[in-house]
Amino acid sequence: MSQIQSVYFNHDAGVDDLVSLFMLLQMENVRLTGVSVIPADGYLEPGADASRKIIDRFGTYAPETAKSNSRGKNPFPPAWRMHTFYVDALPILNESGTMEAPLSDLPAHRHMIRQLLATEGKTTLLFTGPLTDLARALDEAPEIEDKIEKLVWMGGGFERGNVDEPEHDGTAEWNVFWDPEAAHRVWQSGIEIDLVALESTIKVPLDLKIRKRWASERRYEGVDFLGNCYACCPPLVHMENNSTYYFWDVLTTLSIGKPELVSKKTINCIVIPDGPSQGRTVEQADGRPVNLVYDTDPQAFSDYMIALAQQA
Ligand code: AGV
Ligand code: CA
Repeated sequence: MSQIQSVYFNHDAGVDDLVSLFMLLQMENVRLTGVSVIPADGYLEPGADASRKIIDRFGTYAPETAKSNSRGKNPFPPAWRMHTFYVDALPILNESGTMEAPLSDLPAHRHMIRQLLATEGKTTLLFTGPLTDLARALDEAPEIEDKIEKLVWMGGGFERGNVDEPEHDGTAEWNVFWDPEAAHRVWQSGIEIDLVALESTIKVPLDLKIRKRWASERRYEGVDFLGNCYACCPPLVHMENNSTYYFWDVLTTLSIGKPELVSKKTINCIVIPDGPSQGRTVEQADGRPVNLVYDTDPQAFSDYMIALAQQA
């Protein structure tokens, strides 16, 4: 059994963000020191509520949840953001009718600073949305850098992007595009970065095979929860950018609980902060090093995901 790692989780309230929180709470080798919600690919109030309800229902301990007051440059499509409301409304999260898990009155970036400084040793940061809160935290309290083990981030894309927006050339991934300057700021820091980019998740699409497996094992409450969460995401395979869902955030999250799930290599890259390619990540010899996830085993991935859900 590997050692217990302290993890601080900042997410943006999408389906796979909330499923990631559920997964983290089941990992025996992870201790969550805090959760924060940024209203990027989701909405803030239902995002914080759903997080607290997931902690109540599926956690054996209760980390604090904090709301972000950060705003991005390029808003996500409202149709995607609506997913937060669907998850928050699931009966399994509302059976008790209460919300017991603590809510912090600090904004997310300050909450993260406080938790990093208050936690013994170093903390792994897991970000499954934009990096705005981390960029702000680094500006306000540069001393936190010494308390960060590494940043594990779902963001970027080197072969293609997933943004279809006017005045943009389509080369960026959404988590970078929402706030390109924040990613650019974090790139200037000395923090070690594990990067799960669009290419990293190509082998783990949300396909019918895994949906069937969840359905066949729905006698497990946690597996049923996975199936219900992802029922928000319609399986329309011919509209790649608008609907094909990958396990972007979940792969990122599971790589913390089980590092051997992924293969990583060091590349040097930059983030383009403005203009028509804003948010694009580009491999470049004089860029900063990141550990890019370039491969995973889809079978081992789905087995681990289901094993965690079964034990919930
Ligand atoms: O770009 C991937 C990021 C991940 O953090 N998000 C979804 C994941 O939470 C944005 C996104 C890209 N395509 C999407 C997205 C889609 N079709 N629906 C919802 N969100
Ligand atoms: Ca996300």
